[in-house]
Amino acid sequence: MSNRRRFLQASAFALGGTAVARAALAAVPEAPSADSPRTQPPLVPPNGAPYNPVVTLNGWTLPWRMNNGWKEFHIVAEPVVRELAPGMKAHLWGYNGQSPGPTIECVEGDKLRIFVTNRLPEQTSMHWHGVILPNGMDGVAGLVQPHIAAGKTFVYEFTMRYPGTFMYHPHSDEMTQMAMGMMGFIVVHPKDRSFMPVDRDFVFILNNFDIEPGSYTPRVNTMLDFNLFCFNSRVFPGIDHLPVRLNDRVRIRFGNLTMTNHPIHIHGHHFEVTGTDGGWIPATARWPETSVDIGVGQMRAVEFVADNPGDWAFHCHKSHHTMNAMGHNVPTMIGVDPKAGLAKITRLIPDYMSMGSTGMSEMGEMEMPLPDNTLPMMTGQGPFGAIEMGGMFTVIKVRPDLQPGDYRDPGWYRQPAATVAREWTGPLPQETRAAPAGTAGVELKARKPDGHSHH
Ligand SMILES: [Cu+2]
Repeated sequence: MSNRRRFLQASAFALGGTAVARAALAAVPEAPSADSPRTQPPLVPPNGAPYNPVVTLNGWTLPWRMNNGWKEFHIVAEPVVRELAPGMKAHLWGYNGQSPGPTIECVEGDKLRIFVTNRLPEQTSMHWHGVILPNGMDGVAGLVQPHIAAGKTFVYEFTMRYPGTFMYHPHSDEMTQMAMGMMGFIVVHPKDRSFMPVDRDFVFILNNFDIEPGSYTPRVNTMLDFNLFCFNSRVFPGIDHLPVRLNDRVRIRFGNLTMTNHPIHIHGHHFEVTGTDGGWIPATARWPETSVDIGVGQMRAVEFVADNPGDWAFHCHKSHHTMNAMGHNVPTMIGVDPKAGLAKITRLIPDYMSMGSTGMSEMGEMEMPLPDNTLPMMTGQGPFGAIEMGGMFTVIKVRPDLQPGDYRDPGWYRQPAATVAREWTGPLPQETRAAPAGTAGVELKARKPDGHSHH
């Protein structure tokens, strides 16, 4: 079945009609599933209190059914295949066909009944990160509830007391289950629709994997040395772009379930941090930023007015997080003349050709032989050449001619004439500095350990 049809069917399930009438007879609602890693259109709420839905980057929102005043969702924990970017698929664990699982959207005051079915080969549980709820609904297996054994279904019931930005993830064999991709987003919309309204509201989770190039399954005992840094289990150039209309007020919410912090940086705009997983920040307590460092387990909502047309990079500022899987034992060859002693170098360092002698940019252009099922470290083509990125990188596309609610990719920005950096072809001032050629040699010599070093 096509992704589109499956999604429409899932939506119809929430919309009403015979499918719902049948499902309503069942004690447990159907569990819709998605098989596409592409961003799905926002799910306009078919019932319950109205709200302005979010858009999950490379994801979707889980449909629900109403049952005597309860909003009922059905989440299925199961093995999934996730395309990280075209050319690489990962064998992960996730929810309802994807990793991350679908976004749960509801409204402040909603009564939620969430069925969690475990189709994994091991026990699990579900924790509702940041949600204020009764102790026995908190999902910490062993502490406040028994584990959900393989094949079993548990039900969680609680009222969403506060609006905000939250997550769900297992609290059972966490290191394995999170390393395998088990997580999802929760958005609780305010009951009062005039509270902090925005025109576009994007959400995604920062997650990471350690997948050896050429293999499919993440290592689950990795502590820090992950090699794929993702927005919602996608890496550049697989991460969809964020199309926004000129002068839209835009909110982007993200949660960090990697094992390190990420300074998320925007180009062309200033944003304010307006929310955390603890709630909304009063306007008087905000300050302008262009980067927000988001710690492990934290969530942030940032907001800005998209008043600057163009294609604006939006990325983690750790440069090794905007790269795809790479080996770490590759030497730096910058400044080394590749013709001098090439044979010697290749003998000592078989990986030599995987690192450029003038920088790494040539890798973005080179046709490198890669193992099956892996991605170039630096890749992606823009209108002016190779973008030389990977990992946590995408583009916010600000356009005057987008319609409200239109999330289709508008293509690359066409800068107005004479507003693009260009090569200078006029005269240059006379070079006054000493020629670097000789100095470099001296420096190299001076650094060479000779047993008579000065301190
Ligand atoms: Cu990062």
